Amino acid sequence: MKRAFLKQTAGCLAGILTAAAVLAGCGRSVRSDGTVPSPTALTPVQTDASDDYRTSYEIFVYSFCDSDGDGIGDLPGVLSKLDYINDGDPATVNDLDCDQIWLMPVCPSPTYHKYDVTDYCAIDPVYGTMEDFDALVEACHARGIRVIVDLVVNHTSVEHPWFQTAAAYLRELPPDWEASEDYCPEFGYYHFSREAQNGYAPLAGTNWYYEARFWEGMPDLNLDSNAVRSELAEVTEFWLRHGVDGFRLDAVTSYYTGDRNASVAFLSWLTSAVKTQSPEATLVGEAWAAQDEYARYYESGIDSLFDFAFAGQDGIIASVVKGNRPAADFAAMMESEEQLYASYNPSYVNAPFYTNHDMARSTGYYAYDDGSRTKLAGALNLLMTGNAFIYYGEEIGMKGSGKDENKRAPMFWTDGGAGADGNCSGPPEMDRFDMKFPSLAAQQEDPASVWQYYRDAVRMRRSIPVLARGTTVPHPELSGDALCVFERQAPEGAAYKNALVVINTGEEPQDLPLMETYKEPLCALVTGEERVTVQQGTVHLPAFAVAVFSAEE
Ligand SMILES: [Ca+2]
Ligand SMILES: [Ca+2]
Ligand SMILES: [Ca+2]
Repeated sequence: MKRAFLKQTAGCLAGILTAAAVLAGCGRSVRSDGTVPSPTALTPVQTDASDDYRTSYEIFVYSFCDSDGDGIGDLPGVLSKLDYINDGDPATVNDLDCDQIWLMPVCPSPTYHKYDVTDYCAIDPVYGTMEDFDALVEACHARGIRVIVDLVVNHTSVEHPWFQTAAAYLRELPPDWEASEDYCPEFGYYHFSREAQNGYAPLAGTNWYYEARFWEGMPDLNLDSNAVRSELAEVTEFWLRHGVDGFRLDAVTSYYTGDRNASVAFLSWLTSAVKTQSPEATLVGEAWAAQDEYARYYESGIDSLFDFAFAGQDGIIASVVKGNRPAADFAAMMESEEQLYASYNPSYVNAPFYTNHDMARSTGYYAYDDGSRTKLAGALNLLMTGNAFIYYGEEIGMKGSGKDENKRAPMFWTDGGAGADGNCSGPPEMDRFDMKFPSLAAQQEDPASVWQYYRDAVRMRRSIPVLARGTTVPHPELSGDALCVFERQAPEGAAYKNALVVINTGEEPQDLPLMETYKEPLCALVTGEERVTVQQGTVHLPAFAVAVFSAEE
């Protein structure tokens, strides 16, 4: 591992004064005026179907695209926007180019968010039909987009027939009789108790209580029950049969509240059950906890866990971009977590994300920002290893904070309100507020928009394979409060090269000596008009700029 860099004083750069000469002499991708091009000219590497190193897009179907004019997003709406997510043609650049989507719950549910399921093997009629789902999966696969669906197995809806059957049984049970699964199997699907307990809700019309950790409308399943486990195995088999490529697992720390070992053991069972059904299926778990805690869930053998430490308004990405932490921390924290996760599961694939449907949207993190910080933070997420997730609407800097409904506002396709170009009405309880940045349609016409930047950042990630697949080697000696320098080193035997990433997180331009090992600039991302340049052995980084260099053979 070569960690020492040499200033450009030797080799083929010796004595060369201009970048034009560099270009001519060494075949590098700088332009004749020394500017490093945007990633637009790069070509995304088409990933094998089994490749877990993805750029994923989280879709709240309810608020994404309405195809039938009822104001609620639906599956045909998602299908109609696939050309936007990824048109399947690497040559075109008017799409976001994501290669995986995560559909938030699509099963029948009494709530708008659908995290309380009443039937695990059907589509909520407001979203469409099973045929619509099949058509969507088929169209995704034809474009190289994998599909994962939300699997909410900690709890059901209180309206699920399992719970309704158990509740009816208990209501009819004479008060002095023992309740038994022998008479009502569904009684054993949940945790019922005659005692009031922490996390339990009273069952109306009885002296019974049931475990419901989130709210009384979501009774927790008894995950010890073999009957429940066999129901859940049928559920995963059902969706795999319908072509899904994996599952996003909701609320895994709540499987057994307060008992991590039991939750990890159940996660291990679920992972094995799914892998037995489909060895290539991928699982990503939501273990919303401190990093040391969620890291332990990799002991289950699960592929991926959402990387909460970097997300949200107090996460590492936002802290670095706000200047509350040194830029160098970004690389140092990636290196340390890669080692931590690998210590529990050597084949883990990180699942970095920046925001999700439970978090305030990121544009609101930065007061008085002209968009530069919104852009750079998006790039930091996409510079992390593994399977990086973008929450729909972040790529156009949508706003939304406060109550949950505001975080799930309609995708802002175009001006004109609900109904225009698939714009949805949004959750009924959502506040009405104006967006900070223009609609997607307007941003696609503006070369300086947040959207164009995100599109370029995705293209960078997808065109330079080591960025998602390598390991991070920080260079603290070159980094500082507003400068972050790290290598991404390819695994042994990989067919792609190492890369060097330099990031300016501050408002002041920075100059850095060009490194002997990484002389070939691949691309740069800038948030304003000034470009990254390479001249006379120096890399010039404008405010908030990112540049990536390739290792020479
Ligand atoms: Ca609709
Ligand atoms: Ca394309
Ligand atoms: Ca539970």
